[in-house]
Amino acid sequence: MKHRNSSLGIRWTALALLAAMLAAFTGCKQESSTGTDTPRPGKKLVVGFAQVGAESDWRVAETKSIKDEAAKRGIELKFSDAQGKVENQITAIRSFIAQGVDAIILAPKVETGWEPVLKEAKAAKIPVVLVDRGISVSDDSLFATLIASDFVAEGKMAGEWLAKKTGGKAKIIELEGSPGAAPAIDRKKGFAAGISAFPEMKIIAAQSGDFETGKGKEVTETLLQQFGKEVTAIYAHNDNMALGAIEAIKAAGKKPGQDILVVSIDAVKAAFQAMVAGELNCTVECNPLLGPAAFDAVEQALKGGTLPKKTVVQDRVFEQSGAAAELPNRKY
Ligand code: GYE
Repeated sequence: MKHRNSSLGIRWTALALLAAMLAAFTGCKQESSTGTDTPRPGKKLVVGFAQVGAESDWRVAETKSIKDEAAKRGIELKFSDAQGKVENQITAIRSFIAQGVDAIILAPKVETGWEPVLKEAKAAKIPVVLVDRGISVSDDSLFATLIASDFVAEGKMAGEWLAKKTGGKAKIIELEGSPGAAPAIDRKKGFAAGISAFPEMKIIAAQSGDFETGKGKEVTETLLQQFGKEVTAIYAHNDNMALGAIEAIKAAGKKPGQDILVVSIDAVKAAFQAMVAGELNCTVECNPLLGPAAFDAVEQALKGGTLPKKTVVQDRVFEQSGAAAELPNRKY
C-alpha cells in the first residue's frame, strides 16, 4: 500500500511538472533578459499596426508594404486605421495591449502625447517599433526603434533645389503638413535652412493642407486669391498637397510648373506623372516601403537583440528632366 501510495505520489508530481512545463511553452509568455516577451516557439506572431489613416498616396503605400510583409512572413497583423485621429491611435494601442499582441508597430500622427500609452505597452512587455514619424518622449526605452526618413534633410533638399532653379529669387507659398506631425515640423525647418543663404527667397504665406490633395487645393485657392499676383513658387510638404495645388493653379488660369514652380516631397507615382506632364517641377523622395525593415526590427526586438534607436531611410531628389525615364521603375 505504502509503495503504491508513494508511486502514485511520484506520478502526481510528474504530472504536475509536465503541466507546468506545458503551461510554460504553450500557455503563457516567457520573459527574456531584456524584459521583452519572447514569443512561444512554433506559435504565429501577432503584431498590431496602429496606422494614422489613408490621407496620402505615401501612406497607402506604407500600409500595403506592412500588410504584404506580414503576410509574407506568416505574421498575423491586427490593423487599425485611426482615420487621422490621434485618440483613435491611442485606443488602438490599448486594444492591442488588451489582446496580448507580441509587438506593436506605430506610425504616430503627431510628436507629442505618447508617454502614457507607451508606458502601458512597456509594462505589458510589448515592444513598440515606430515607423515613418518620430515622437518626443523623455524616456527612450518607451520604444524599441524608429525607422524613418530624415525630414529636415528632405526639406533642405527641396529648398536648395528651388533656390538653384530660381537663381535665389522667389516668392513662395508653403503648404504645410498636419500640425504637430514630425514631417511637417522638420520639413519646414529644413526648407528654411535650404533657402537661408538667399535673402530674395521669401515665404509669403504658409498654411496647413493636412497632407491631403483636397485640402491642398482648397488652401492654395484661398492663398492665390490673396497672393496670386506675386507668388512664383509653391513648396508642399507632400506630393498630394502639391497635386491639389496644381489643380488650384490651373483653376486660377495659370500654368503650374511654368508660371508658378511647384516642388514637393514623397516621390509617389502621381508626382512623376505630374512631372512628365510638366506641371510639377521637382519631388524629393521619401520611401514608404518600410514593411521589411519594420518586421526585421520586430523580430529582433522579440529576440531581445540590440537595435539602433533610429534607422534613417536614404532619400534623393527627382527633377522633371529625369521623370519619364524613372516613372516605369516607381514602386509606389
Ligand atoms: O510624406 C505624407 C504622409 O509621415 C513621412 O505622411 C510621412 C508623411 C508623408 O501623409 O505624404
